[in-house]
Amino acid sequence: MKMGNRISDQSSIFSNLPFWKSLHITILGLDSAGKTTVLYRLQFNEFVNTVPTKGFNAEKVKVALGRSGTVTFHFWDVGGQEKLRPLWKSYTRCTDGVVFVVDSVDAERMDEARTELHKLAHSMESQGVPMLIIANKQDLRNSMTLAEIEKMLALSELGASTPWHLQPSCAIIGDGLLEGLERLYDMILKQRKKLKQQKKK
Ligand code: G3D
Ligand code: MG
Repeated sequence: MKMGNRISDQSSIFSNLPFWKSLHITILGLDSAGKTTVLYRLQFNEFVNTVPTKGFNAEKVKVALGRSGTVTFHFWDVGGQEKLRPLWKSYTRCTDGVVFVVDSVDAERMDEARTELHKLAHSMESQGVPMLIIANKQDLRNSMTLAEIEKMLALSELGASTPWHLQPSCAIIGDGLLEGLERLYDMILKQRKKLKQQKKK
């Protein structure tokens, strides 16, 4: 997949757009899964050397999605180290969507990732926040397959109120990221429509 120059820097004109053109997304996952790489790959369209995130990174990125036109994403990349995870809740309280990044090679910590993912989904259940789960590092030879990851993360056990999509990716190159974002965007719009209809009843 080519990312080309479909992604460009933020522009202040876009800060007053209606919600469907301007979304808040929280990027979560265990430390070293590739969260910051995902964020900066989208932001700069180039590989940057990352350092473990101490506080958080926040970036506004304008992305041209195929069918949906240009959407401004406000990304919050919260650190994944254990001591930072209690902070996740405060970021997901008013997020439009979550990107949960998983290291496809790290079989040892897949259980831990599953636990955190389900905890997170549970805490957001009432809001029905859609989740894009990124199976990252698919470029590595010993990466687990999508089917294996889906099973290890017990995605089928996620409640009906949490729409999700599992997306393979290689964040250092950018493979899969736009496709994933597009799916997340679709899920967010669908969820909004559903909530609106429920309110009418
Ligand atoms: P985090 O923000 O989730 O903690 P980082 O993770 O983005 O800091 O990435 C952790 C390490 O994984 C980095 O390597 C980064 O280059 C690497 N990485 C991220 N995405 C990919 C990928 O798709 N493929 C491969 N092979 N590596 C990836 P270092 O060596 O700096 O720790
Ligand atoms: Mg980081």
